[in-house]
Formats: sequence, C-alpha cells, structure tokens
Amino acid sequence: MLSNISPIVSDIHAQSMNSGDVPAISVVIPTKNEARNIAYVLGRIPTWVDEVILVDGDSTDGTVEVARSLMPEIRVVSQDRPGKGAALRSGFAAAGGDIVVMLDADGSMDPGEIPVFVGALLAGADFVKGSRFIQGGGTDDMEWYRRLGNWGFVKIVTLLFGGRYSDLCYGYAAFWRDILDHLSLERDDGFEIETSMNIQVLNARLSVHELPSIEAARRHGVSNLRTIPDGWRVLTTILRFGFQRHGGRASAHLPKRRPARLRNMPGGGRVAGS
Ligand SMILES: Nc1nc2c(ncn2[C@@H]2O[C@H](COP(=O)(O)OP(=O)(O)OP(=O)(O)O)[C@@H](O)[C@H]2O)c(=O)[nH]1
Ligand SMILES: [Mg+2]
Repeated sequence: MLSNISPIVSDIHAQSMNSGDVPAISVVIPTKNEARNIAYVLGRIPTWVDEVILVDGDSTDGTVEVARSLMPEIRVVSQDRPGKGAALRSGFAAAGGDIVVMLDADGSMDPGEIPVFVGALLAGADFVKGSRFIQGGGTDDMEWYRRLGNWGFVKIVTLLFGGRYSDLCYGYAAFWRDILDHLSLERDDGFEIETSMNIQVLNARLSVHELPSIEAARRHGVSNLRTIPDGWRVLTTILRFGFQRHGGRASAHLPKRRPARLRNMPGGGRVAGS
C-alpha cells in the first residue's frame, strides 16, 4: 500500500499508524475541461490519500464522467462563482482531512510529489508550497514573460512582506486544514488565490516551507490563464495586502499547532529556515 512513496514518509506514516495518530489527507483538484488529462492525474495519486475532491467548473468535455469512471469514490463538488480561486475555496470547504493538498488537473503537477509535501507537514510545517525556482525544481510550462512577471511579483512580495519566497504563482501546495480559519479567501475568485494564500500565511507568521517541484507542460488542451488580466489580478491582490499591512491591519501572530508526537521535540517541530 505504501510502496510508491519515499521510505522516510512511509516510515513516518507507519509510526503514525502505530501510534493511532494518522492525519487524514484530502486532495483538492480544480477542473475545467480536463477530460484528457484527469486520468494521468488520478492514476498517480498515492493510494493512502483519504479523499479526492474534484471541483468542476462546468466542464463540457465530460471531465466529471471520466473522473467518476476512473475513481468511483471521488467526491465532486461545484463552485459558487466562476474561476480557479472560487473552485479551490469550495474544495477547501468540502475537505474533511487534517491535511489538504491542492494541485492542478492538467498533468503539469506530479501527484507523485504528494508524499514529500505531506512529509514536510508531518515534520512541523504549517504550509508547504512548491517552487519551480529552487534547486531541484523546474518548469516546462512557462513562457519568458510569465517567468518575468512571476519574478517581479516575488520581488514585490519580498519587499512588502519579507519572507524568502522563490515562486509565487504556482498552484501546488499542502497545508494543515485548520490554518484556513486564519485565511480570508472570499475575494480571490481567480488565479490570484495562490498569491493571496502565500501572502496571508506569511503575514500570519505560520511556518512556511518551500519544496522543489517540477512543472511539466500541460498534457492536453489550452491554458485558462490570461496573462494580462490574471497578472493584473495578482498585482492588485499584492497591493491590497500591502495597504492593509501598512495600515496596521496585518494578521496576528498565531499559536502553532503540531501533531501531538512532535510537540515535545526540540523546536516544537518547527522547520528550520522557514
Ligand atoms: N473548477 C475550475 N477549475 C479551473 C478554472 N480555471 C482553471 N481551472 C483549473 O485550474 C487548474 C490550472 O489552470 P490552467 O489553465 O492549467 O492554468 P495555468 O496552470 O496557470 O496555465 P498553464 O500553465 O498554461 O496550463 C487546471 O486544473 C484547470 O482545469 C475554473 O474556473 N474552475
Ligand atoms: Mg496548468
């Protein structure tokens, strides 16, 4: 059952199972016309994931039917408003796991990386985000102007909020579900939701950990992202939080929550360098 994950995570998981302290894991996948990609994604999700939630944005290509035929137990939920952000919000609200993993359905993000994300959470991080721009990461799915935009946004965020992000607009992340109580995602209907989450976890002084992630090219179909309008939404999101922060309304320092077995470790299980 655990054969396709790394020995370290498999060991942690085994220990958790022995101690009766196993966090349940939900995977949230937003889809908009991904019928030709969803088989690849669902087929690579580790078998020990507790629930997979597909949030479908009115796909017309049979995405939901394909997903259900491949994974009958998949939970399909709808979104209240259009956009990837609205989809993720609905997925998070539906998730029942202690840990939530978010990833795209176009085959660009490898679910085979999930064990590493979960491993970092089990090791003490509150929020783990993939980065395409640290050692071991990479992308085959980004034109030069989008790289430039992402780089510029990273610089602005670092200037305004501190932290040491190397990537900002990437949708592969995992977190303990209870941190959602401290995030406000109501306004983030579109692709800016990733940036919004990244800034809010930083402002809340949560333990944030970046992991290298490889983004492959979308397998089939075309991107839903429109560089200028969506880039503008990202920029205005950054500036909105910038104004709030400098107006003295930054999030409060939050108490840390750790799995019971990690609380007594030196450093309370906090990830070094985060
Ligand atoms: N439910 C839902 N999913 C969406 C919506 N827009 C995009 N998605 C999904 O969100 C994920 C990311 O969208 P993409 O179109 O791949 O955007 P991107 O990854 O920024 O762009 P590329 O790198 O060019 O593929 C994919 O799984 C999409 O199917 C939406 O309005 N509703
Ligand atoms: Mg994509």
